[in-house]
Amino acid sequence: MSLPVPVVWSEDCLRHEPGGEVWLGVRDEGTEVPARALVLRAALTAAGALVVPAVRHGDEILRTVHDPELVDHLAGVWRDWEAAGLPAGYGRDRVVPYVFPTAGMLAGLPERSPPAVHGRAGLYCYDTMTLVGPGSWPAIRGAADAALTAAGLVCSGERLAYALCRPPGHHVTRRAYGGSCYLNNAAIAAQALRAAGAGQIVILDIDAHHGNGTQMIFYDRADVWYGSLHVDPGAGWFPHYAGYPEERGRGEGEGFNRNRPLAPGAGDDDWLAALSALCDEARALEPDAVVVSLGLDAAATDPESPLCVTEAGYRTAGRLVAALAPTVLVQEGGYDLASLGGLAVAVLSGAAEGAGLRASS
Ligand code: SP5
Ligand code: ZN
Repeated sequence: MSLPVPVVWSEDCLRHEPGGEVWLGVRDEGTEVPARALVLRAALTAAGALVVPAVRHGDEILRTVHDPELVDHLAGVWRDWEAAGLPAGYGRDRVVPYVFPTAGMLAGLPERSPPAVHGRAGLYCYDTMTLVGPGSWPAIRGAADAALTAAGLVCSGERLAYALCRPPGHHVTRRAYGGSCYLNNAAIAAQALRAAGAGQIVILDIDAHHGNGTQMIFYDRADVWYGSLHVDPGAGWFPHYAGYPEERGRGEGEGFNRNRPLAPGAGDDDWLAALSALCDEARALEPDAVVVSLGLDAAATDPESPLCVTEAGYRTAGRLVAALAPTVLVQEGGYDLASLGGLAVAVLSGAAEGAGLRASS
């Protein structure tokens, strides 16, 4: 039995070692660890999926989706941090900002780019949970290349492709990173599909958290519709400031954004009913391609969210989303190492079924 979905992967994705996350002022052991990718790859290979190496792409799509200044910042911030002597002289072994130029702080002053890297760090980052170390940039770049390669496969006729991206991406806005994410891999895949000629794109985000970054990247656009299923930020969950139902898009993008927050504790029935409604709305747009922000953290076993979805729920979700159109699945969150593999196999098996692909024997 073999899972008929190409798994696009870059070894560089293992080089990002966040070294923990600073949550409420204390550095905890991190949840977004390299072992996540190893567990996913092992389970998918054991299920018979073919691993396809990510191909290095140019910067054009990255610099369209993101402010080029964010891309340059991520590419250079560790070098600057080290050159400033922060690891050796101060024991600061990862980039963590401590001042954030919020709208309230600036109160109309122009936003500067401070010369000191420890000041500048807060200009492009909105939380303390998303650390940068020596191997972060090659991994971030590898994840973006995996997303671009998977989008390329779908453009050249594959019905389905899965990008095993790590670090994840859906919390990254045009100009700011956070939420364990650095570049927005799903937005990059969507933009690549557009550049290759797809007219209408649908992004379905089934990570347990709202993909505030993806939402805002496409908030003013009608060519990329964004729909998300997530734990209600109003009930106290990350990203706290976005993911509410009244966020419907703006200008030309008005009506092209849909949030379906769920109460903590929601299980398969509520989750799949909401997903089904999202899919109905997506289907009506007759999309040329679908991008799935595939978080596995809605699972009951996950330590980072209060949603209670089962493996069977994820299988059904895969079937629903992949039936819509040619589909690029992009890995987002999912933190329980013991159940991650089974969840990934379930959702991709469902997707293969939904896409009408047969498992080869
Ligand atoms: C891609 C993705 O799933 N990002 C999730 C980011 C949300 N993280 C918020 C974590 C809140 C604190 N978690 C407590 C564990 C402390 N180590
Ligand atoms: Zn998540």
